[in-house]
Order: sequence, then C-alpha cells, then structure tokens
Amino acid sequence: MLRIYGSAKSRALRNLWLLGELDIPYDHKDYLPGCSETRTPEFLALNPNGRIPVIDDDGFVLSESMAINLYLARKHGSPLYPSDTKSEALLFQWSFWQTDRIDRQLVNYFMHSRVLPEAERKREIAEASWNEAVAAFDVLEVALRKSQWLAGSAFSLGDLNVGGALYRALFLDLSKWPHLQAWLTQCWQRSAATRVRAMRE
Ligand SMILES: N[C@@H](CCC(=O)N[C@@H](CS)C(=O)NCC(=O)O)C(=O)O
Repeated sequence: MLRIYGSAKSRALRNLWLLGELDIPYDHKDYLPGCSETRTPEFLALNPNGRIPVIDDDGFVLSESMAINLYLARKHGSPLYPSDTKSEALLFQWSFWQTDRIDRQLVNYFMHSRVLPEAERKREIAEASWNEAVAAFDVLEVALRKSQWLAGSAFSLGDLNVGGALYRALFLDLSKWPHLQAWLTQCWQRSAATRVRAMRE
C-alpha cells in the first residue's frame, strides 16, 4: 500500500489533497516538520534531506512534493493530469515555478511575521520574502486574467500544485489581485480541498 510521510501541517498538504482527489487508500505517517522521527536512520534512508513529504509506493520511494503529485496523478490516470502535451507542459511550468517563486517565500514570510516567537523573527527576511511573494502574485494575476485555469481549460493538477502552495495566502487580503483571489477560492472550494483543510486546521 502507498505510504505517505508528512503532516497536513506541512508541504504534504498538497499531496494529501491530491490523494483525496484520487480517492485511493494510503497509510499516513503524520509527521510534523523537523520532528524526531525524521531524524532517524530509517527516515534518512528514505530521504537523506530529512524533509517531508516522502512517499513509499510499494518500495518506490520519492520525495519533493511536486514530483510526488506529478507521479501519483500520472500513475493513477487522474483526469487532473492533462492529456494534451501543451497543457502537460504548462503543468510542469507552473509546478516548477511555484517551487522557485512562491513556495519558500510564503513560508518564510509567515514564519518571520506571524509563526515564530517574536524574539526569533527577522524583519529583513519577512520583508524580502513578502516582496518576492508580491511579485509572484502579480505574475499569477496576469496569467489568471488571461485564462481561468493554469494548465488547460479546466481545473488541473497545475492549479492544485500552485493553489496548494498558496494555502497560507487564504489568510491574506488578496483584494489587490482579484483574479488570483477568485481562482484560489474556487480551488479551495473543491471537496478534497475542504477535507484536507480540515486535516490541517
Ligand atoms: N522542496 C521540498 C521542500 C520540503 C520541505 O522543506 N519540507 C519541510 C516541511 S514543509 C521540512 O521537512 N522541514 C524540516 C526541516 O527542514 O528540518 C518539497 O516541496 O517537498
């Protein structure tokens, strides 16, 4: 059986969301980021980076949340995985883009503005991260003004991968980016998204 390591309070959120869309059974190791279980030799043999998420699919071990979602959606023939080559390429484009342009920026912004104890927060990290997040929101706003969805004519894994990374943005005032706001709301209204949100909150 598929096993997934990673709490919904981590980047595993986007993988657990997809597993809900796929509606397949899995064994969940509900590990929090940096917990002692991810420092054991057994876990480091699965992911030498010591990070979650990781999956073990009947002995096939894979880390990196984007790679995991691309693999699982394709393996299970999900309708969320685009069937035409150009939409598939857009799925790759937005998945790699989110890792580069928004994922860590948003985490760092929240950590250094809201999550860490005040004494540990670094204002310069919060500011630099916010500036990069704003630039990424601007890019998404333009893209979503031109097209309702990121990779094709319907909600796809491209939307899930980027929308999943934007979970924390649900708690921000996005009125400056109306297309982004409307799209993000629609993504998170899906029933699998609502279920995974309940796992996290
Ligand atoms: N690029 C990786 C990032 C993985 C990552 O940084 N995971 C965090 C939790 S969200 C983690 O395990 N942090 C623990 C640590 O840094 O010790 C992915 O998308 O899977």
